[in-house]
Amino acid sequence: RGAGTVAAVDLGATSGRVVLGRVDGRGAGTLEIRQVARFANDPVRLASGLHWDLSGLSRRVDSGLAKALREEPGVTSIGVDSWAVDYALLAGDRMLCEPFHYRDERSAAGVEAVHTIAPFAELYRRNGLQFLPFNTLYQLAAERAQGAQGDGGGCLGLADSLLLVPDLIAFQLTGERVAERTNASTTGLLGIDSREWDDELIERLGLPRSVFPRLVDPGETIGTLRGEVAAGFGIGSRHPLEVVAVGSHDTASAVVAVPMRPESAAYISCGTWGLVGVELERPVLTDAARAANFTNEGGVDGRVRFLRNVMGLWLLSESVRQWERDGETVELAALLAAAASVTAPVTVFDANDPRFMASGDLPARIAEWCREHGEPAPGTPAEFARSIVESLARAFAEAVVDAARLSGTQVETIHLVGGGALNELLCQRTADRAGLPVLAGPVEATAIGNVLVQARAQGFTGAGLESLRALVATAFPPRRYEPVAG
Ligand code: LFR
Repeated sequence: RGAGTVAAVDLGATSGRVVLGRVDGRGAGTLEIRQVARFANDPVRLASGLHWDLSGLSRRVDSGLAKALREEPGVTSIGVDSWAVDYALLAGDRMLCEPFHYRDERSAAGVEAVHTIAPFAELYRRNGLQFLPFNTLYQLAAERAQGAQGDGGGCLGLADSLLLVPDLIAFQLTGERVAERTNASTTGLLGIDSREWDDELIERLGLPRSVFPRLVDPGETIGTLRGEVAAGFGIGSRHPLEVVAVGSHDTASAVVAVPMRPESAAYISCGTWGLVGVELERPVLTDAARAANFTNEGGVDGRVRFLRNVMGLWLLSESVRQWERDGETVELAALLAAAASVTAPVTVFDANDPRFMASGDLPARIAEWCREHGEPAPGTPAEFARSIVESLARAFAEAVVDAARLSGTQVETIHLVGGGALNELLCQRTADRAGLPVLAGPVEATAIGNVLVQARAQGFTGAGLESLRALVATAFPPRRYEPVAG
């Protein structure tokens, strides 16, 4: 064991950050993190659809890392995580198009195309994934269909490699092309048993097998910083800095930093999405799990993230964006305080209704849902916020019950990590609706999980996830919310 400092790049769908993490695994152990850069991640609408501004993001990552290395020249490695499923296509070293955003509507056509070739029940047996219309395989099928029509979606035909977002950043830093396994598990093209690319499925879908790079596991070294990148960071002559694979799917990193006992706990990783489930040793591929739309994503150390995607704080942030477009100024803390003091009952809607997935006027869509179901629609922003929080809390509680039932886990506590842990009303109402205590925090679970997997690879900590989680529990004692009846 030892001590040292690593840098974590954590890109969320709403914002990105570069964080320094200092880990001392000796004795009782300590863990400290410090954010050195934070930047917005604003999607861009182009003629071809909704995209990420990946070029802009990678510039911000570079300047964040340069700052981190100026402030802490002793950094021993860098790790990168981001949201899942989205990818860049490259010809040689060149990115062919700005990557599509998973909320772009094109994937609907891809779903049909894929299910004609491989029905969902077969896919579930092969890849273990819940149905999400934007999973990479559907996006690729849509891309392939567009390319065949020659309407600008033809990047796939020109590409010689496909890199998921964190792997793209790692490539820009090191020149190495890899696919980190936890994130690759969200493509739908990784075998649930083999944990290798599903060559047969790739071929049946008419996708070019050669674009998929070699798989690596969290903890493996991806490569060292390219000379010109190191020079740009002002560390030219120093010992070559390593880029280490972490759980590059942000949810995989977040789950590492949940200070839980997996045999008796559920987790909610609550940011833009609410990922609700349990950690297992083996996948659950039953008809019941498929019908309940539970996913078996790859976790760090070969664990399984058995969970359901629940619409998360997106419902709130996209509503706030709409009110701002309408000329209102909305301050989140004040809005939540006002929501907490709403006393009249509000409508609890189905947070997972697919109509809430695309960007746009969410308050209008919530009101439309209420009208269709003969329920009163909220009126003021405070009532909307209360209705959103109640609806999320109910969807979270239901997913916890389902995860426990489907996996046979005796859930005694719910850990809620990510930005949602700051939302006291959401934590309390989740506890109330689940009838279980909610342990909230850490807020920066994703960056912490990224830091810890690097620290372990550098030999600073013990080997098991348990020892990593013990460090989290000491450094970031969770806040406890007891359920209140009613
Ligand atoms: C959370 C997340 C979810 C994934 C969604 C889209 O940030 O990574 O796990 O389903 O974003 O990639």
